[in-house]
Amino acid sequence: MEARLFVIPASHPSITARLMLERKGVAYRRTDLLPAISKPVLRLAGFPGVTVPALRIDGARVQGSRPIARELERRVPEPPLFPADAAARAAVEAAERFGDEELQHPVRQLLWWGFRHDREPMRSYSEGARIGIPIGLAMKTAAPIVAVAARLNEADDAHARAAIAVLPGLLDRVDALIAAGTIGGHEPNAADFQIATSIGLAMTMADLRPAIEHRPAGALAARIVPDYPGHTPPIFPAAWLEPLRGAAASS
Ligand SMILES: N[C@@H](CCC(=O)N[C@@H](CS)C(=O)NCC(=O)O)C(=O)O
Repeated sequence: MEARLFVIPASHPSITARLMLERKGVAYRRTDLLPAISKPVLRLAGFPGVTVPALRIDGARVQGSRPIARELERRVPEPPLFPADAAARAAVEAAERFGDEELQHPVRQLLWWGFRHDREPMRSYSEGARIGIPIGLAMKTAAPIVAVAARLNEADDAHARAAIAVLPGLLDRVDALIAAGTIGGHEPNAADFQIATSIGLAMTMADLRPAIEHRPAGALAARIVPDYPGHTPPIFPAAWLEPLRGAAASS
């Protein structure tokens, strides 16, 4: 099997795809892309869309963390990413959809809001990446990339503040999925890989970590993605973090 995965370093759905390839034992080569510049590169590589993760596998092109999960399951059934039982599979698919459609984006917006205000932490998210130019040089020239990515992701003050405000509710839902046994079991499934990476990325942000790390959601991320790259020191205004105080206390 010949596989190449296109990623943006530290992108949470990219790490989801990496973990699933590794779980399936599929050897793959990785192409690291810079945000924003990734879009034309993916088009040139023949992908229909402009987001990572994007997987070329034996000539086929599959884009998006959820389609990649299904393609891997089809080609390499063991170990399974989805339960065989229909009801259990539906629950895992619903959890996976929640992770993709509701959890991923607020975390992404918070990261880009942080980079907009201080680009220095970006370097820690790119450790080990091979982007074709030295990381130091990439960081010096990153301002336009950050500006474009922040705009595309609507990482402005209003959205970032709203993203923090919804975080406690999202964490409650992750904890409930763990309590129900949909995720967090002995054998990780597609929803574990989908959800744990968003939680892992959120925990790289010093302002968010205390509200997460002691919860079941935090323990899940620590188990599934223990070495999530990157660190953002405290950066959000204190008033924005008010909703998280309850989240930390209720855990
Ligand atoms: N929900 C999609 C999200 C894909 C996505 O938005 N990926 C981001 C990186 S996390 C991306 O490619 N952004 C393009 C850019 O930053 O230029 C999935 O799970 O595959």
